[in-house]
Amino acid sequence: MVTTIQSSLRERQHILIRKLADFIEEIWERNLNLSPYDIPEDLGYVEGNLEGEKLIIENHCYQTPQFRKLHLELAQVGDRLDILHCVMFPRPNYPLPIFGVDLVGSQKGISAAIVDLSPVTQNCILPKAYRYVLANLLPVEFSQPRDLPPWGNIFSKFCLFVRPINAEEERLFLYRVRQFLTLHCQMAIVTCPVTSSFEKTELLAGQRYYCTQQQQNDKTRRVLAKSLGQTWTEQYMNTMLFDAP
Ligand code: 18B
Repeated sequence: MVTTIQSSLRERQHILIRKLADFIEEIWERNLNLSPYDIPEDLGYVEGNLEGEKLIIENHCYQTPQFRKLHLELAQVGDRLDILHCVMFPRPNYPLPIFGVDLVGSQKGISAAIVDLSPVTQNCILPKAYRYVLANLLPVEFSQPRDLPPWGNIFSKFCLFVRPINAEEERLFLYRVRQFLTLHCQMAIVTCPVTSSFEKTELLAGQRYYCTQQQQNDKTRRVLAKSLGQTWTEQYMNTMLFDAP
């Protein structure tokens, strides 16, 4: 029953969101050793319509030896807003950045498309192997780059944040996400865990800071709170979207 509802949400969403969701799962399945992840009770599929407009959320989560949580979330607000949210949280003993992507779109088009591999070490730079590959990707040009908000100091210099204006730019964005995600999965499976408690503490602090900053996104908060209330939203942002270990 729930499966039927879940697959129909994706089918009703903006084509870019549907394509992105499909290939994120495909790349995860192809490259990583996925196990089930226990989604907190009642949060797999959520519906709310406090102020009249219905919000539907579906969550897909996995874990792997390298990642404590792979989170893909699809959401729809009435028939006006489609959202894809995806974050890959490494286990705190793996010196890996955090992959994150957010797509916000409507019938008028995608207003926000952002993807990054965000560093979590104290020096705020990505591991050398990542920097090498990312710096050598063919440059992509978008006609409407967007400015990051102040809390966006967590993102790397390779972060891409744009409003794609046509199908070609949407395709380019997808292509970039595919490159980031493939690189990340390939790096993850050859990365060794750290052993010193000093390094683990640093990685943990980095993940906590990432979550603290993301929790300041009032645009996300507003959309959720309108349909599901403020208390529920705070709890959801702290436990499901950006839970620090
Ligand atoms: N986000 N986004 O994930 N957010 O979750 N998102 C918006 O056109 C939701 C992440 C990011 O300009 C907007 O302005 C909801 C991750 C940035 O101040 C809306 C959910 C990243 C901005 C939403 C969700 C991330 C942004 C406004 C839960 C990055 C710009 C759209 C399903 C890796 C913020 C617009 C600004 C914007 C909503 C980034 C409506 C509800 C993982 C930087």
